[in-house]
Amino acid sequence: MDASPDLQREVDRIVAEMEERSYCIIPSVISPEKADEARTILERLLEAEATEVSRAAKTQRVGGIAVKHPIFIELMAHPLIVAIWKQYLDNDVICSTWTANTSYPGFGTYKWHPDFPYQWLNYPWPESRISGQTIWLLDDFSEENGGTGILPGSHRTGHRPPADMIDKWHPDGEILTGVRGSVMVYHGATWHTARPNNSDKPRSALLGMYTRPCYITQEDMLAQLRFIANPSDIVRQLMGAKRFQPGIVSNR
Ligand SMILES: O=C(O)CCC(=O)C(=O)O
Ligand SMILES: [Fe+2]
Repeated sequence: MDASPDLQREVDRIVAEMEERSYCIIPSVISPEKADEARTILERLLEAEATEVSRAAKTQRVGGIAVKHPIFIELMAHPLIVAIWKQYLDNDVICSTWTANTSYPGFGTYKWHPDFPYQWLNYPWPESRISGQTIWLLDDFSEENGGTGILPGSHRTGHRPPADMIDKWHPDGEILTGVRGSVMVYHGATWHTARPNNSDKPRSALLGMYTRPCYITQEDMLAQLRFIANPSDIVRQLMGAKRFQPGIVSNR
């Protein structure tokens, strides 16, 4: 990694905490004003894309955000976040999925789960690092509005959460709280759960999964790259332009 000594020290600290506790909260990666700017842009997309289903579910996902506004490309390729995943995964890291998730007042929960691609992996899960998730807080997260629930150390279990725990709160669970503009990073195998929004306002986050380029991505990022004018080198890398593309071995 080509980083200044200060950035390198910060990245080492974050990676060590993630390795030990599954996750790390990094306060105020961007200012509240910048988070407000991103949330205001997201609010326009939420309004334009809302459906009967999203209204009834009280949760709404906005996909393809990289092509919907440049601010989302900027955050996907934020230097600190890229440095963390380069260190944690490898320099050839790519982005697997980059979406927004909003829970509205009255939203319930999701069950405890690991993120993609762990639900597809045979047991025991490989110990090598496959993926890492990034949650950008676009609102202040609290226990009341449904800060994400996380089970520290769960990335070391090597398996999915057992069926008898997935819809109950775990006594060792911790709740992601923080001011907007903060970011939580976690090992992709970490057990976590979306929590009820008992406040009277929506709660929005951006979710960016990063992975090694030898794994299939959750979304087709390369298809989205085609719609981005003048992408930087790191944006091209993150969106898969440099990854190995399978071909046919010629018989020569
Ligand atoms: O929004 C959250 O709190 C978590 C969402 C989540 O876990 C997911 O979308 O996989
Ligand atoms: Fe998740």
